[in-house]
Amino acid sequence: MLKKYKYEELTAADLQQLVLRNTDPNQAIQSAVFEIIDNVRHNGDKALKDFAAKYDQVQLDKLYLDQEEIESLAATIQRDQQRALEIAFQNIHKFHSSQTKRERVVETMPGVKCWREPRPIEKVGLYIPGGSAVLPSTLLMLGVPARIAGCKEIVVCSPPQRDGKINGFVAYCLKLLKIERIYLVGGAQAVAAMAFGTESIPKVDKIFGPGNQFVTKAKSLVQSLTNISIDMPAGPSEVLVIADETAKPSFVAADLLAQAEHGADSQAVLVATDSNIVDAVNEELMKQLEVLPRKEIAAKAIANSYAVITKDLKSAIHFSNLYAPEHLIIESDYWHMVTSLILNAGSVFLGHLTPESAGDYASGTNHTLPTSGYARSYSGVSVDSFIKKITFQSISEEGIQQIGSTVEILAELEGLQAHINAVTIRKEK
Ligand code: HSO
Ligand code: ZN
Repeated sequence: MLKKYKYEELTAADLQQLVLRNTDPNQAIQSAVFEIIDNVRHNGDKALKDFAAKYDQVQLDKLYLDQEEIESLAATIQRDQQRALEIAFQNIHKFHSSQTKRERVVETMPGVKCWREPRPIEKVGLYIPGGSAVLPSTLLMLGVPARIAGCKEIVVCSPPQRDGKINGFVAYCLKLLKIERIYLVGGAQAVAAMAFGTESIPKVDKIFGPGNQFVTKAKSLVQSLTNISIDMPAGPSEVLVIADETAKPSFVAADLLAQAEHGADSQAVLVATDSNIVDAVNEELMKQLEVLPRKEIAAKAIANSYAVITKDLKSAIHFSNLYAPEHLIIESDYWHMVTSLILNAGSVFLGHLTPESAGDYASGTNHTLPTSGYARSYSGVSVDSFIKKITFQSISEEGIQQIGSTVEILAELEGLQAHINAVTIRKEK
């Protein structure tokens, strides 16, 4: 059962408290993760093998699988499963390919030309979670844009199964992406390995991928300890569903549960324009939850969630902007009247027939998205995440005459004589 709050009755402080999530109040996670990072940094492969024994219950002689092993694992999955992964791959590829538009050369003054060119980040590290659920879809979501961007080296880490291998679906995705090796490392230790490099695992320039609070904390920490960067803090998954009187309670409940089954720390928030809608959804929630294989996990997440009642759709969006959800679903006939009001969200699903599950797997959009309120300032993963844009400029004889005195005056007011000289010497030539 989702507990109810009335938006109009909440103070600003209540609201701040309500939208707060995944804090690490006494820094327990941070200190545990710091220890792991330190161990990997100093003991390399040995630390990784010890962690595999401790957390994945497997003794590893080597920390990776190569092409032949990947091929044979990929061959174990059924034809319809291969087909589904191929269709997802194609849709993700189609959507992300549209993100590579070239920019124009701009002549800011006659003879002064400026432009930007993209270059791939050379070495990227992709983290594929494998805790309570293995997520091959995440490999497609990260691997496809990395390939489109043209990254030279793609390092993939995922925790090993008890048999020291990986799941056949992950193997099949590796094949689709033409990635010939996978490293058998999970958790914060995988992030540390890719950040510092070990005997087996190459150091990368940027680390991508969702994970639990440990993985997310590790990404933030290595970013501050080294010169590498990360995609974004993508922690426990969350959804906010807006429902009005046109919504179908069974659809709304199904969407909330699709989120809740990810993990006990997931959050599924309902924002409804009437209290009766919440009651109807709660009733459906109980019914649908009962028969879910992952009902223990989902029930915990639902207990960690809530419903907010607003007077209309517009106020519902205002609350959503405050929450800044990773996923926003608007189950209303009138969604097109409010989309322009959405300010903060990772990915938005519109209407009654657009479940988040479609975007999680196969519609084409990316499912690696900012959580915990980071949608206020971050975008989800895209081809842009795998490139840098370098600016270029070229000035002609006419250009240096055009821009010269402006630069000289500005350099003078900053008291930088050598800057002035670098222009004057050219103007006078
Ligand atoms: N909802 C997750 C992605 C996912 N769902 C993978 C199923 N598999 C974070 O956007
Ligand atoms: Zn999902």
